Amino acid sequence: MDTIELAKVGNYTVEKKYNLTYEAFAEKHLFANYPVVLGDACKDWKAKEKFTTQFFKEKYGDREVWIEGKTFKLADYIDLMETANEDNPAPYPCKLQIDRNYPELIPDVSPRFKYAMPDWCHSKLMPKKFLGHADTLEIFFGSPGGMFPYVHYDYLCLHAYITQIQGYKEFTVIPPHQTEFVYPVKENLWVSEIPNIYNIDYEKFPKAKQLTPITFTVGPGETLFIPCGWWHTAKSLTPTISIAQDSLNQSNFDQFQKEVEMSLNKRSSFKSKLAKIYLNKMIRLMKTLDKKGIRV
Ligand SMILES: O=C(O)CCC(=O)C(=O)O
Ligand SMILES: [Fe+2]
Repeated sequence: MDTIELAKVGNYTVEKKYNLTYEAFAEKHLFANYPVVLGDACKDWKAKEKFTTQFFKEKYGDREVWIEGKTFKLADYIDLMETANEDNPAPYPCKLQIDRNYPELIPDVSPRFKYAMPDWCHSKLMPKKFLGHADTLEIFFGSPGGMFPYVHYDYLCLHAYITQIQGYKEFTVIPPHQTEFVYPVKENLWVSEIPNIYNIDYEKFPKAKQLTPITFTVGPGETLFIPCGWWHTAKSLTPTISIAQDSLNQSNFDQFQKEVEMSLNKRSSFKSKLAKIYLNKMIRLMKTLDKKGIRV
């Protein structure tokens, strides 16, 4: 295994690793809930060569995308993202939902890499209504300076895997235990109230002085694993194409269950209690099936 240090802040180090075994990933990252950049997770994806701006312009240029309240033709957005610069970035994020709207592209981002397995989001035993509007497989396009609009952790405490197909993106991650210092929005506890993490107004957000954001760059062919509950945001340094995937399994199930119950409880405490009963049974069954190597 080869390891390169990308960033060190206080006691936290983010490393880039190649040839990582699943066992080492599970121990040091998945179950330890610790981020890592996987240098070669997507090595077998066709998307690495196929997903160019040219490809999307030719094949999907007429499709409409909705960004920051405005509609663009994908071809026009791509022109914009390739000519925009840091001082005047193209709106962000420009996202395509692969699962829902571009299922023919799934083979290009397959096989799902071993580090993102098992994934219970798509299990037959997972009621769709628990996942709500969680999008678990997306393509992102961005221009230099294009900044994700808020610091957040992924909806329902899913783990995130973000793979750079083209260009360089700078990520900032913040450990889950610093939640108090990011000022979560009351109605959306996974979103931070701080509008710009790169330039914090400490008079308004004094506790943010205690944050230790960790910033590093992810390049083509590399995948950032952001474990559940880690706050994060991103900024493109060049024109970028990325693939974002989410996952759920034993390692984040407790946190997921809490989030589902909390979200249902807002509408009905009865539904939330039923969900608790169902998910308690589900985790027991999934653990048994996992041990036997059975995927449902
Ligand atoms: O690549 C990015 O802009 C970050 C995307 C992200 O964190 C998300 O969609 O949850
Ligand atoms: Fe995210």
